[in-house]
Amino acid sequence: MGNRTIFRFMLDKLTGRKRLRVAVVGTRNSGKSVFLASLANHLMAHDPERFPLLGWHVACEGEAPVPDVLPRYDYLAARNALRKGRWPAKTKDASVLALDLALRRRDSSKKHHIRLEILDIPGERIADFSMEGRSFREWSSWMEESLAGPLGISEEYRAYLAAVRNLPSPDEDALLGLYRSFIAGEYAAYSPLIVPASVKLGLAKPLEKDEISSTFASIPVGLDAEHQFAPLPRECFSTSSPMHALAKKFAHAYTLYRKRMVEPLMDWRREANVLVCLADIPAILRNGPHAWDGERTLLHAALDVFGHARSPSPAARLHGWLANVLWRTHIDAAYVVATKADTVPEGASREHLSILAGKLLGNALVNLDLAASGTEILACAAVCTTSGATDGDGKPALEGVLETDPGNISRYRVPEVPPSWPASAAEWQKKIAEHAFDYPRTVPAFDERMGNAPDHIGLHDVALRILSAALKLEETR
Ligand SMILES: Nc1nc2c(ncn2[C@@H]2O[C@H](COP(=O)(O)OP(=O)(O)OP(=O)(O)O)[C@@H](O)[C@H]2O)c(=O)[nH]1
Ligand SMILES: [Mg+2]
Repeated sequence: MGNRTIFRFMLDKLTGRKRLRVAVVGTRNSGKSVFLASLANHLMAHDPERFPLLGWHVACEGEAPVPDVLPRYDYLAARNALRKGRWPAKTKDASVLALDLALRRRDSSKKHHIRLEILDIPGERIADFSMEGRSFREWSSWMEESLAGPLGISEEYRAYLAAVRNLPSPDEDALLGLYRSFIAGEYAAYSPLIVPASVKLGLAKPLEKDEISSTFASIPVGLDAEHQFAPLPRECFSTSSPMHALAKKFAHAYTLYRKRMVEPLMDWRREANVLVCLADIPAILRNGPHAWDGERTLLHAALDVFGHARSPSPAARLHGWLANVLWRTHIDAAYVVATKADTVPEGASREHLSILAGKLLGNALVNLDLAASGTEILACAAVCTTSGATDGDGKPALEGVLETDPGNISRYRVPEVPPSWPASAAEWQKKIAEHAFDYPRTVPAFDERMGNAPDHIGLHDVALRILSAALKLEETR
């Protein structure tokens, strides 16, 4: 336990300020940074009319210093982008937003001082969570078990393992080449399950179909070209296997990667109180069964890692235990939030978003080892870009600025969100071909008046749940 941790503990005790750590997780493009930007904006300029919090009023006392090794979330850049009618840039590195807030009820002068810290990560990093607490050998087994998807789409991974077994000799380059081809296939099928995440984060831009294989063919699978690894079939770990020496080499590269890329996030996670797991349901519907399977596997792994204090080393476990004793920190609550509710029709479709999110992740929530309050599944749009309208035939439609037609307000119809996921991969592909899940991307329109926060759908409900975790802590002090 470092001096900084002790100092923070003393300072929190002296000021009576409670610290509330919120980990926002979700795969790439699920809406984490927009969620953070809009939430921060609403808390910094709280308008109880537009952001009702059951009679609570929030005053922001300023941005707080960001603890630990993670950099500060660039709130201004994100908010300025939204103000100019653009989405914030894609996240490349993990960062933390820290705000000092004073909460009071409308009818009371008693203030509750809270330091709210929210973690934003590049969604690709979720795939790396599978390494937490696992040796290279255990992680290889995890890959094998996790890729046996319920929709039977693990053929590609099985083919990869078979190709490794068929290698005539333990040839490192050939083996890494096989794994790169597997990754390229996953990328082409929109699966978010690409480990190590650095492979995807290193891409300057999304790839066109015809550039995927050639681009992945030269990307290091690991920290750098000298330290690469690929998951191996179980028998390669036996001392009698000809692959044993290579397995040892990969294990070393894997451990280095985990220490550098995964553990800083895990250190932060050890003291998190609330987990918010975002899922972009319209995108999963649009992208099909591979995306569903990858999303489900990764978010289950993320919920598992954040929900249980599983730690890689006894020292880290001791640190987590001490933090729990000192601050009584633990995951108090976990929420699954279906994002981008503004891109689907008003009414039943928006309810279906949370039903689908529940079907995707509900049982992972139930399995969480939560210390206190509960779990819930909600739908929201952190930034609402559309409004309800009717088309020429009097049918329900949406109105908003489409990414494909910037500068103009379009009125367009969007398909309803079904109340359940397609029953089979074949049925799903058929629906995709019929454009049954085309939910066009929109751009934000923002009121230029200073201090104004974006329109939203249901973001205040999520905020209320997050903040009530802090108020509960306050009451039990
Ligand atoms: N209509 C609408 N679109 C949204 C909303 N939130 C996010 N989006 C869209 O989703 C894209 C990705 O949002 P981000 O918040 O950057 O996603 P992220 O989860 O931070 O993604 P990574 O940084 O890649 O992990 C945006 O560029 C928008 O196109 C929303 O509330 N409404
Ligand atoms: Mg982001």
